[in-house]
Formats: sequence, structure tokens, C-alpha cells
Amino acid sequence: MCAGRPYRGGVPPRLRAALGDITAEATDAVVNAANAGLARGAGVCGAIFAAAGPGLAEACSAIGGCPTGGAVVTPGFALPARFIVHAVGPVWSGGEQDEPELLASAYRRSLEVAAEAGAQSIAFPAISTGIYRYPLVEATEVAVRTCRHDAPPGIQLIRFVCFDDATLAAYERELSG
Ligand code: AR6
Repeated sequence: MCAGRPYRGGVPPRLRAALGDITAEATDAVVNAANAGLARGAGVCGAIFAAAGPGLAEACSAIGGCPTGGAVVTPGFALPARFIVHAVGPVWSGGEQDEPELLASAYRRSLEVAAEAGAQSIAFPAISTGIYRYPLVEATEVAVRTCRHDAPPGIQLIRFVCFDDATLAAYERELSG
């Protein structure tokens, strides 16, 4: 993958990083760092299920699941966001199990399904960097590169919502690079 690869649409999306709780984001879509069973988990997933309310678990069990590297959409239920994109990042196993490609695919598919649903703005957590143990700096590089180059034309704003200072610092470094 080439860092200088041009954006494939017309006007590139704005990319921003900020500290925050993704359940409070008022973007059109927020992304959940989901598991392949779309079950209620811990971390950002647990926070989203708690804030969205019981309709979310029903919607997820109706969908049934999502492969690693994929993403599916549900309504936002009680969240300020209209849509929740459930993206399944890889578990880090040392880097030889296609983790970078799978993580890039989770970001790319999230952007695609959000745009198909009509979202123009989307907020991401740092997918896979918590319970799934993906190294932060490497994950941030994949997230920023994929969002910078592969966002479909309808997406105008991408926010990286960071839960701690180390994550924000990693995104700020990558965004300024
Ligand atoms: N807002 C924004 N970011 C958050 C929030 C929040 N409310 N809460 C945590 N984070 P993780 P993963 C950050 O573990 O590594 C679940 O059980 C957190 O600090 O939530 O992809 C799922 O069901 C970290 O930077 O997701 C899966 O089984 C980032 O979100 C599994 O964990 C991702 O951490 C997914 O693991």
C-alpha cells in the first residue's frame, strides 16, 4: 500500500481526532468494535449496548453475525447517532495472521456500509486496540491510512474518538504525518 496513493473520490473527507466517549457522538454513524457473533461484549461494545438500549441486542441477533474484517449496520436506537456500524476487527496474534489487512478491511467496510445507509459523518473507536490487543501505533497507522484513502465519496467527516491520552497522541501523530 502506498502512503501517497490519491483519494479515490472528489473532495476528501475531513479527519479529526478527539478525546471522548463514542456513545455521546452526534455523527450520523458511530462504529462499534464488535465480535463476530455481534454479542454484547465489554469495552466500547458494552458501552454502546448499554447506551443504545434493548433494541440493539434484538437487531444484532436478527443479523446473526459478521466475519472478521466485515461490518454491518443497525439503527442507533437510543444513541444520538442514527446508525451503529458493527465492525469486527482482528484479534492480534503477532502480526502474521493477516491482521493489518483484516483491520483495514474492517475500517473500509465500515465506511462503505455507512455511506450505503446514507451517513455523511462517522465516528470510530480505536478498533482492536483494547481487548483484541492490536498494538496502538500500528493500528492507528492502518486506521488513518484506510480512512484517508478509501472513504467512499458520500463520507465528509471522520472522527476518531479516543478514550485515553495515549490513543489521542497516536492519532494526532499519524494525522499530522
Ligand atoms: N468510547 C470510545 N472508545 C472506547 C470506549 C468508549 N465508550 N470504551 C472503550 N473504548 P475494545 P477491541 C476504547 O476492547 O479491542 C468487546 O468485548 C478502548 O479504550 O472495546 O476491538 C467486543 O465485543 C480501546 O481504545 O475493542 C469484542 O469481543 C478501543 O475502544 C472485543 O471486545 C477498543 O477497545 C473487541 O475488542
